[in-house]
Amino acid sequence: MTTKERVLELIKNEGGKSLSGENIAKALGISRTAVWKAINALRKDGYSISATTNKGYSMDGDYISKNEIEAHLADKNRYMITVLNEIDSTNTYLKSAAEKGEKDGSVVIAETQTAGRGRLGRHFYSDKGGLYMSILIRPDMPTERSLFITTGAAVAVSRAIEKVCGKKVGIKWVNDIFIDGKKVCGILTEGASDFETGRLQYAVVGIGINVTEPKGKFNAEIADIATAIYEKDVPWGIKNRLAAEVLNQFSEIMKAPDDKTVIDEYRARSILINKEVYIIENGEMKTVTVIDIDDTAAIILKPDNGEIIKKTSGEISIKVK
Ligand code: BT5
Repeated sequence: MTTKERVLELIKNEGGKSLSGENIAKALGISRTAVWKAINALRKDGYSISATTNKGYSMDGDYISKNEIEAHLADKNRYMITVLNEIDSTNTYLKSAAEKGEKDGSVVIAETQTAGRGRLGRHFYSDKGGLYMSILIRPDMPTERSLFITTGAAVAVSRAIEKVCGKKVGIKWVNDIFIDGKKVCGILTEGASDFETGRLQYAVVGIGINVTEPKGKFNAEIADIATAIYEKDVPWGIKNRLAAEVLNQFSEIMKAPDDKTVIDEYRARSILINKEVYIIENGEMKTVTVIDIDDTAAIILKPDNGEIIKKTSGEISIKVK
C-alpha cells in the first residue's frame, strides 16, 4: 500500500470522526508533512476530506471516489471517469467537451452543481448529498429513437437504486424516478444530430439522484415534492457503489435500448398507469387518466369526457395529483 492509500484507510475507518494529522503521522510512522501531502493527493483524486483546526481530518460517508467507482465497474474499459468537487453543470461541461471531440464513454460526476439543469430551462437543485453525473455516448442510432436513451437510463437508475440501496422505486413518465410519491431522481438527455444522415452525433445523459437530503434541508421550492434515498444511516461509500451500478446497468441496456424487454420494464415500473393526473399543454392544465405507455414511449391518455389521445414527452408535461 502507498502512503496515500494507508492515510485513506485510516480516515475511512474513523467513520466520519476527525483524526489529527499528528495521530495519522504516529500510526504510520511518517512525518506531518507526508500526511499533509497525502491528504492533498487524495483531494486531487476527488475525495472530499474536511480539515478542522485542533481536531484534524474527516470524511463524509457519502464521499465520491473515482477509484472506488472504478473498482465496482463490471467492464473496467467501458468508461473514463472524472470526479469533480463542484461544477456549474455536468451536462454543460460534457456537452462542450463532446463538441470538441471527447470520446464515447466519458463520465463526469460532481459532488455539487451551482447551475444544475432540468428540462425546458428548469433548475435542478444540486446540493451536497446528491449524485450528479453525466455520461457521454456516441451510439449509432437514428435521432428519432433517442428518447429510448432517456427511458433506458430511467430503467438503469431504477435497477441500480433497488439493487444497491434496497429501496423500491417507480418511474414517472418520462424522466423522473420516484420513491413513495416523491421525486428522488431526474434525468436530462441532450445531444446533437447530423442533419444529413439523420443520425445522432452524441448524447449526454445527465442523472441527478438525491442520495441524502442536503444539510439545510431541500429548498422550499421542492420541499414538498422531493425526497432522498436515505433519511439517516447512510451506508459508508454508498455513492460510489450506486454510481458504478448505474453505469453497469446503463451499458447493458444501451446494447439495445429500444428492445421490447426494456420498454416492457419501463412500463411495468411506471407509477402513472390507471392514475388520474394533470397534463400541461401549451400552458393549459387538464385532468386526464393515464391508460398506458406504448412501445415508442408515448403516453396514452383519456381526458374527462373526451376521446383517447396519444402524446409524446415533447408535447406535454405531467403533474401527479
Ligand atoms: C429533471 O428535469 O428532473 C432533469 C434533472 C437532471 C439533473 C442532472 S444532474 C447531472 C446533470 N447535469 C445537469 O445540469 N443536469 C443533469 P425536469 O423534469 O425538468 O424537472 C425539474 C423540476 O424538478 C424542477 O422544476 C423542480 O420542480 C424539481 N426539482 C429540482 N431539483 C430537484 C431535486 N434535487 N430533487 C427533486 N426534484 C427537483
